[in-house]
This record gives sequence, C-alpha cells and structure tokens, in this order.
Amino acid sequence: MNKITNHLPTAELQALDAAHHMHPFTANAELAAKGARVIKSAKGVWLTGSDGERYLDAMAGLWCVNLGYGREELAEAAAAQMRELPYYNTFFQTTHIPAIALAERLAELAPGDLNHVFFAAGGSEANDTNIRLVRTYWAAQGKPEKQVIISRKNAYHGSSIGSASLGGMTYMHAQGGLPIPGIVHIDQPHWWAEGGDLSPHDFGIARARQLAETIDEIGEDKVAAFIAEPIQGAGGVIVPPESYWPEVQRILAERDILFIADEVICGFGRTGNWFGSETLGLAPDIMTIAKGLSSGYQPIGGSIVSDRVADGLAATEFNHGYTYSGHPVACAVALENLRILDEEGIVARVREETAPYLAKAWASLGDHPLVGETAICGMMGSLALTPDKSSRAPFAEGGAAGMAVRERCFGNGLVMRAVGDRMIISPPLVISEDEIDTLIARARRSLDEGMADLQSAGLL
Ligand code: PXG
Repeated sequence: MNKITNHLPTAELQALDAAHHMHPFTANAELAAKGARVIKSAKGVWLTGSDGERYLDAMAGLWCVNLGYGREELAEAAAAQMRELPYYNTFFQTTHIPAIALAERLAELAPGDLNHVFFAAGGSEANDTNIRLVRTYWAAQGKPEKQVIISRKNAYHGSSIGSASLGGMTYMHAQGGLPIPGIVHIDQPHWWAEGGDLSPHDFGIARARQLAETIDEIGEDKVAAFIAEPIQGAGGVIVPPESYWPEVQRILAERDILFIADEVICGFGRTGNWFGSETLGLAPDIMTIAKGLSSGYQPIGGSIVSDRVADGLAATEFNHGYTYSGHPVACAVALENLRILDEEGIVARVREETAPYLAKAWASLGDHPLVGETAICGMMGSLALTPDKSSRAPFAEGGAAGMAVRERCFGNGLVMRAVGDRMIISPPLVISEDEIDTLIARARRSLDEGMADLQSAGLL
C-alpha cells in the first residue's frame, strides 16, 4: 500500500495537501483555510468524498468522464496493455499496435478527410502541436509569412504557453508574459453579455464578420489559421446565435485559411454527435481532441489532421513530439472507451433521448428569478445569473452570485461550476433521466438558497 491511504482522517489529508500539493486554478489562501474537498471514489455519475458525502457530478470531472465513472472494462484494458507493452515511443520510425489501432479508429470516426492523428497527452499539448503544425504547413507550401493565428476572446485552449496564448483569457495572459507573438483575438459570439440592442441573428453575423475584417486587415497572405471551440466551454458554455457558424464557414471558404476546431470538450458525444463540428456544421482542417477521448481515464489528446494538411507536410520532418505521444496504455484505454460509447449506443442515446430531456428540464430553470438566459447544446448547458432579466444586467459585484450558488450546490450534493455569474453543467453522457431530475431539483434548490444568501448580504 502507498503511504497515504483512505484510512487517514479528512482533516489530516487536507493538511498534507495544503502543505505539499500545489493546485491548478485554486485560491491558495482559501484552500489552506478551508481545506480541499477530498474525493475518494466514484461510480456512474456519483462522486463519494472522504467522509462518505455524495455528489452528483454534473461536470463529468472536468468535462471529460463521458462514459461515467467505474467502468471495469477500461481498467482491464489498461492492465492488459501494461502487461503486454507498458510504454514505447512513436519517434524515429517506430510504432506500436495501440497507436495504430486508435489512429485508424479516429480517422474512421472523424468527419470528412480528417484521416491523420498526431498524439499528445492532453489538449494543451495538442494545441501547441497545432500552432507549430499550421505554421510549418504554410512554410512547406512556400508561404512562411502565413504565421498569424486568429482566436477569440474568452476562448479556452489550454494552459501551456502556446495554448494559453491561443486562449482568450486575459487573466491568464497576465501571468507569465503571454500571449506569444502572432496570435490575434477577435470578439466572441456571446449575445447575452455583449449583444446590446442587436437581435441574436444580427449579432451573430456581426461577430462572424469581425473574422473577415481581421483577416483582411492583417492580409490573407499572413494568416495561417483560425481556431475556435464549436461551443465555448470553460468560457461559460456559450452557445452562439444560429447565424454565427454558417457565416464563419462562408468567410473561411472564401479565404485560404486553415480552420482548427478545438473539440476537446465538444468531441466524443458531448453535443449529441461524435464531434461538435457535425452538430454545428463545421468543416475543420484540424480538430483538437482530448478529455472524452479516454473519458478521462488516461491522459491523452491529439490533433486529427486533414489529408490536405498531412499531404502538405509529407516532405517535411516535423521536429515536434512528446515522450507520451501515442502512449500505449492511454491508446488502449481510449480504444476501449470508444468501443463502449459506440456499442452501447451512448452518443445516439444522448442525441435522441437524454439531451432533449435535459434541454427541456434545463429550460424550466429559466423561470427562476435569478436566471436570465438558459443555454444548452447536447450535454453542456449554462445559466446566466442576473439581477434583472429584462435588461440582461450583470451584477455590480461580478462573480459573487455564481460563487453563492456554487457553494450551495456543494451543500446540496451537486457539482455544478460557476464561470463568473454563469452556472455551467457538462454531466457524464450516461446520466439517466432520473438523475437529470435530481440534477435539476438540486440546481433549483441551490438557486433559491444562493438568492437568499445574496439578499442577506445586500448584493441583490
Ligand atoms: N481546449 C479546450 C476547448 C479545453 O476545454 C483544453 C483545450 C486543454 O486541455 P488539457 O487537457 O491540456 O487541460 C481544454 C481544457 C474549466 C477547465 O475550468 C477547462 C479545461 C481544463 C481545465 C479546467 O472549465 N479545458
């Protein structure tokens, strides 16, 4: 047994954690004062904490446990692969069976001519690959000046230097001297917060046209690619107006710019199809994948690349790769995850049954006095909290409402995230209709309690 096992009391685990473990995206002073929530085990959509408390995990971990927790087959796949070949690399003209099989399966699942996979250990690494890949592609076409990548404000593409530069989170750029050169951010299609007096339709068109204007200002001969999440996830589950994506596609089709769809959250059934690009009618040249690829059971990601881009790089040695590119255990687990998603009809069930059921239930929260917009696409949804529905006004003290409701969610046995004053969900795809009812009931109770907290604090 390892030194730390489940027998330690929670307070001791929390003290050791605060003393030695540096957490991502965590307010350290608060962590030290309150102690981290210690999650011990999980099954289906349910998490169990170190004191036996149970939470319905409406975030699927971090948007990744698409298959739900506790699937024995994935543990078996990992163990079998560890016995057969626990590690080998894919550098220098070497390969192994799990990487071959997974690349083939992904080429089969991916739309269009996306037939080539470059593996990474997660989404950040994959987007770093994409930056170098598109720039190297254009250089190989004799256009080394095509370097600029256009992204969007409030996008999330990862946390490494390259991928955080692609992302549009200014509070991330503020730490560590980002963004790197050659990345330009345009406005996001977030009608609720930024649409003003425009109709959603007109706003969607206007935001899409910014892409055309920006490409034309920089010069098409200098722009390598546009990157975007089909539905922004970490930015607050922002579902763009219906007019947005067709106009973006039209603009891209007129210009010789590569399109990278970041499918790290939207991929593998989250929107009711294998990829968000299918749900939203996108035709990318490259898709970034991670998370649901292995349902989070193993760290794996990658870039699925079109024939055109792969052919354009055929004569070039790409001086890039990670020790764990195509890790055999991660590939074996991903393959087993894809097999189950497919054979158990989970993606189709989301599309035809559970996502429509969730959509109706989620929309019913729109009558709550604290809720302005309810947005949903497949199994990802958001609620905009507002002190005034009719004017779509933000709270004077941004983030306090989200935090109040989020804290109440934990108290009610529900993991629902807050992004500023938007509440977001992205549950495991295997969630049942009964569990959706539980999710909605707990969300409503948390909204009621959070609203009372805001009123007693004088914030509402
Ligand atoms: N692209 C997208 C669209 C993502 O959502 C990444 C890339 C980076 O993937 P890795 O595997 O390197 O983390 C992500 C990750 C949040 C949250 O708070 C979101 C992510 C990661 C951590 C937290 O919503 N998305």
